[in-house]
Amino acid sequence: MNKKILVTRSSMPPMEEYIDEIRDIWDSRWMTNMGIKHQELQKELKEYLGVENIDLLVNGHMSLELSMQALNLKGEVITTPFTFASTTHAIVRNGLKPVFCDINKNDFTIDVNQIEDLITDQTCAIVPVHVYGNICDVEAIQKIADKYGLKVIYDAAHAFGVKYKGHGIATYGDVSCFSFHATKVFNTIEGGAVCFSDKNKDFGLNIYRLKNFGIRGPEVVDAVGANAKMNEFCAAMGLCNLRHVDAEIAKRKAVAEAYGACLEGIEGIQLNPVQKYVTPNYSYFPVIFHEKEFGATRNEVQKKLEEYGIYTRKYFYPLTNTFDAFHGKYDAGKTPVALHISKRVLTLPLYADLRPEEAAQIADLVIRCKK
Ligand code: T4K
Repeated sequence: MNKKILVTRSSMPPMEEYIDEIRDIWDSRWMTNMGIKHQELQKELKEYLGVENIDLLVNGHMSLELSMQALNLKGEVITTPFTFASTTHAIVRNGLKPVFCDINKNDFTIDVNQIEDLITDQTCAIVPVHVYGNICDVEAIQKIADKYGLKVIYDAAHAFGVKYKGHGIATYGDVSCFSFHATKVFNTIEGGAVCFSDKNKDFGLNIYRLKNFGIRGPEVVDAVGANAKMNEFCAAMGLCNLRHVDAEIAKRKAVAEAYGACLEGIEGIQLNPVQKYVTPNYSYFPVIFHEKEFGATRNEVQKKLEEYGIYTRKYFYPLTNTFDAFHGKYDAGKTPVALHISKRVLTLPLYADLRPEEAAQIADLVIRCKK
């Protein structure tokens, strides 16, 4: 292949559409602090995602971090290490202790059968990750949370638009946090959203003031907040991208199907599962290379593809519980499945503008690595 293909490529609206959308910002001179675009996007996303409440933030990370602060969590939080740095960092930066639960080997989400064993009298919440847009066992998690009085905050960074049994995925748990980063299925350049149910009194008010320095009113600052507001240019990008997102997801589906048609059934290759009752968003295309059966390791496949200008990523390696930042505080041996998968996973390029023929060519190169 003679062009460079990266793991993803941002979706962008036609330039004229964006220029039209931002034109009135020059009239109003209102560029941030919950302006008209922010309010419009919030309203449209509320409807698109089918949620009770939503607040827009500067990125997915601050959505997680401030949600935990808004719930006033203290103590231990059960989560998984097979994720982006953000999930674990949000917990630690809140002064909370992450307790790592293993993942299940089929869809890489939290292994619900192991959660109860990790609960102590210090546990305050579960932070599961809908990794790659794969949906956690939301029903089992809610049962456990109800039994022990725990909050559930989903890291839904990858799960924009995903539905379970016809319901928007952010209708489960206490809170769900989306990322609208440039690399995501739906982007606002940088951005994020906190979706929440009505069951936690004052949560909405708390998140709104925490994203604006803790300011409650002109003369009242009653929380130590951050600055995490989505600005008007980002919201305008969101308004444009939202008009195209269904078409973009359909294109991603065609790419994922092209990969699937070539790679399904190849010995030593494990593909992302099709989950029951789930309407997916095709956000990532992870492949697990079981080297004994495949004959080549994940690293060998990655290197070979690079020779052809194809840049894959090891999402998510290393596990967050092995990060240097934690100086050996956690034991990845306690999450053996996550460790096993993280050493074998490679996410192949997937984005709306990748042509299915290109995906088939990439898959062909992958197959040629087999020994
Ligand atoms: N929770 C989870 C589970 C997450 O995966 C993430 C973010 C978060 C929370 C936090 O959400 P945010 O605070 O980020 O909203 C990327 C993204 O930066 C990050 O948002 C994402 N997860 C993570 C999985 O991927 P990197 O370090 O791999 O990004 P980078 O710059 O290497 O870009 C990857 C590829 O994307 C490039 O090779 C080309 C393409 N790209 C990148 C940029 C920046 C574009 O096409 N356009 C662009 O503007 O982290």
